[in-house]
This record gives sequence, structure tokens and C-alpha cells, in this order.
Amino acid sequence: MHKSTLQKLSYITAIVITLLIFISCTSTNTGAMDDDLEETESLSGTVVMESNGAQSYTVARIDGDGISTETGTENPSISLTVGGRYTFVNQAGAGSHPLDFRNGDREKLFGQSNTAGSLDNDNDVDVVENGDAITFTLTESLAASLVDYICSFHPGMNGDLFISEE
Ligand SMILES: [Cu+2]
Repeated sequence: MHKSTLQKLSYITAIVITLLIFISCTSTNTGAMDDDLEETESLSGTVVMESNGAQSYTVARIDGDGISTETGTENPSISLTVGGRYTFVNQAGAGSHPLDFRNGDREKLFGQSNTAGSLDNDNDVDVVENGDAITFTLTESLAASLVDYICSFHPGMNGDLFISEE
């Protein structure tokens, strides 16, 4: 008799614990989803570029959200999340190593060189240049054509751009 009462108690305890765990997991998940929504609404990040002479660009650091890359390696691939607004701070110098962004046909979309780019004046991409920094919005349409970055003076300073979905 005692044994079966104990068994019932332990079943009930197990059920209560399971319910508590379930409830706490559910509330945690809801919180995480809210955070994700906030992040995608205001996704923005900064890539700080340097150069290894005229040989290669390097990424000194990244700040904010939506960017992944390796810092300190030559001409690293940079992954950007669609929908974000990104600033590339070209510490190698916009005048010495103008940073351009290109499509798969190696045509300039926009950038720091004096050559015209097809998206220089696109309202949605909204390219803004400020000293050595260049800022743009990675629209779906831009994401479909953006392929790499390059120094317009030194073709060896060149790396891939990858797009990640949010
Ligand atoms: Cu250069």
C-alpha cells in the first residue's frame, strides 16, 4: 500500500516538474523570438577595413549585426545579411585604395572610385559616402547581384561577398 502511494506521488511530482519545464521553455522561446524580430527590424553593422600595402584588404574588426567574416586574414570573404544597412570604414583610405562593390560581370554597382556605378543613385540602396566610410542598404535586389569587393587601383585587393538570409 505504502509503495503504491509513493509511486503515485512520484508520478505526480514527475508530471508537475515536466509541466514546469515546459512552461519555462515556452516563455524563453517567446522571448527569443521577440529579440529576433527586433534585430531584423534594425539590422545594421560596420566593417572596418585595412590594407596589407597594395597587396590585400584585411578586416580589422566588425561591429553590430548581420556580418560575418574573418579578421586579420587577407582578402577575406564577407557575409552580409539581407535587409541590413552596412557601413564599410576603409581605413586603407578611400583616396589610396578606393573600395568598390561589383556584380558577377565585374561591373561596379557603387563604391569609392570615381567611376560611375549602376546603383550610385538608387533610392533603396541609398549609398552615402562620408570620408573613408561608405554606407548602403542591402536590398533584395542588390543582394541578387552583389558578388565581390575590390580596390579600383589594385585588382589583387579583392574578396568575395556572400549573402545570408535573415
Ligand atoms: Cu588598393
